[in-house]
Amino acid sequence: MSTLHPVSPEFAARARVDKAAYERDYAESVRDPEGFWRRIGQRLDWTRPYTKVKDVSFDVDDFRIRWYEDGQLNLAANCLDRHLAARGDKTAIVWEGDDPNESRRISYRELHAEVCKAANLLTNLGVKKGDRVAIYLPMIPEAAVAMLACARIGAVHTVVFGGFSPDSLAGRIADSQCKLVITADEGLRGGKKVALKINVDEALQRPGTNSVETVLVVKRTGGAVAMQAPRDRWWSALMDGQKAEHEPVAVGAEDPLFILYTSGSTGKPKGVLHSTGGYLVYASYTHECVFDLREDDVYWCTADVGWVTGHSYLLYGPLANGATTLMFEGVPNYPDSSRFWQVVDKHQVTLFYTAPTAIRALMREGEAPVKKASRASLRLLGSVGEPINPEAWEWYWRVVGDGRCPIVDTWWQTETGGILITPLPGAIDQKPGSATLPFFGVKPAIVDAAGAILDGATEGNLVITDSWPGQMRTVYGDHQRFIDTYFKTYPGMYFTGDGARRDADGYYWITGRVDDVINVSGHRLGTAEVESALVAHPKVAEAAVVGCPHDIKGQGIYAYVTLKAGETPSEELRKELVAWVRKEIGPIASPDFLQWASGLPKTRSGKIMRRILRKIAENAPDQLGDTSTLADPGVVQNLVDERLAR
Ligand code: 6R9
Repeated sequence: MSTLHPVSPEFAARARVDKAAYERDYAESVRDPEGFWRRIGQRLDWTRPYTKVKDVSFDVDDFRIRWYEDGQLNLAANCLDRHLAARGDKTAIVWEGDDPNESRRISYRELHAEVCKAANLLTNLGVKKGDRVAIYLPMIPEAAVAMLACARIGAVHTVVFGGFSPDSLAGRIADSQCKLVITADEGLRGGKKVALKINVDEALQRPGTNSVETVLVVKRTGGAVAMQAPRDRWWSALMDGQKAEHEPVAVGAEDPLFILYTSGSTGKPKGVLHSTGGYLVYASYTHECVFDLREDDVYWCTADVGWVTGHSYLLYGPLANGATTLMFEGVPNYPDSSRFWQVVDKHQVTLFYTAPTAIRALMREGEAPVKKASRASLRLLGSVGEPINPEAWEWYWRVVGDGRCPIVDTWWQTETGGILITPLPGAIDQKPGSATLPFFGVKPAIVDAAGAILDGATEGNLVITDSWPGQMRTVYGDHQRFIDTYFKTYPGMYFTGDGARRDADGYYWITGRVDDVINVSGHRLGTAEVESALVAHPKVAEAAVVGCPHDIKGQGIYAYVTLKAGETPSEELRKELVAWVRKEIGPIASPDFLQWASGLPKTRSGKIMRRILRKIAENAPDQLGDTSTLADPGVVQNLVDERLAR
């Protein structure tokens, strides 16, 4: 058992939430969710106040999730306009470029003006409330402006991570039938250029994407790109002519705010849809409590806007709270592995939120790059995206935080919109590797395979038994898939897809996904997605993909590939297949290991037994378990014998 890190007395003395407040408010929040969230909802400006707070049923035959249903508001007005009087000159966004000599500060007043211009621009291009807009941008201020401008006019954005391939982008555009795409000529990360506009051009040649009428192109690098008239337009040329005033469109609390595609255990990525009111209440409230936010904080979340963390905790939560949020275009090891800490010093960052994979990668470089920077401004550290191993936790605490900064290990998902299980820094003692206790209003439980709720110290599948305002509302275009995926496995409960252990203190320890989703460097991938990319190659007959332990990435991608008759395995083909998957999905999906398989272990009904493949990939052939149900047990021995020496 690892060391307990108690709440520091100095931190507790001035914390927003202390132990007594956590216990009292948590008890209230689950006893009377209606009353609790009625009160918390007041933190936003509503153009029409809500009278109803919660209307939820997880019963699959009578299903609904509605929060603040009759309220109306505008998200951008809550993130910008309402701060102008008191915080107009306060920095909203500190932008740090890929190049360490490039940075900018954008005040609330400036950001407001840009967002108004962009809202007018989108309106002039015919984008209306409810229309979908794809955003495929690098980490530049225009990404924030574009997202907020969509919210301002009630359009629904779907941000696609700049590392996704043309095919992945096309799939998302086609699924949500976007009218407009906002992109850049090229992105810049770690000194390397990313061909964003070329990818958009390719994506828009794919079937199903002709809903797109306009492509707005932000000039980032000035690299040559082909502009196709009348479809492609330069962002800056059009922005120049727009008025810097715009009346925000009032939207219903339950109206959609964004769609974000995320991997599940089956099929194509799902369009997770979040609505406006409950989402913003939840993102802003969790952001304030979990990070113990103060007016003078400089807050830095290293996530890309292409992921949910970039939505809730880079942009919307912080801006709704009037905070200063730092947006970083680059990568942790460019120009060298001291970059994060140089940026912390340069901008006097006080709150820092990153992923375990980054911590592990930096840990490998030793303490010197960290110690080169002072980091004296830091007062709190956060972790998100995957379980943090206690060694990485201790290093983060001791080396990065100099033993002085509490660590909030925040567990949540794209689907949950905001943090559900986390320490509150002034209230909850930390245990390295544990996300600790539920946030206000969150009711986690652990169930066994049959769905029975287990009490006390135990281990099983993590479910949430009641709703919270930030919960996703549907899978875009497929409400039944939403209900089937999350509420059928354990009727009446939201199933997270994660396994968890609860210790004798009631602390939760997330043990990882229990479905066919793998978490590579904090990015979710469905094994089915990688498999279907592999079998799309003309030489591949069959493929099975599993996760395997990986020192830096947390999980790596291990692929077993059976070639078509007549094809011979070779090192060249192996490389070709890895490059193929990279091209089909994006660099994050490149298999780390690819093993040739003359056959795959299947049940007599033809189902691939992944449990066995996982054990082989883990190099634990003595733990294969029962193989008696296999159609051909001989297959397994071959795979063990031929396992890649690593
Ligand atoms: C926010 C985000 C969600 C999955 C989730 C879980 C894993 C996230 C974690 C964590 C352990 C944490 N996860 N945070 N596991 N401890 N603090 O990452 O969303 O990309 O949808 O991934 O990530 O497995 O189910 P998303």
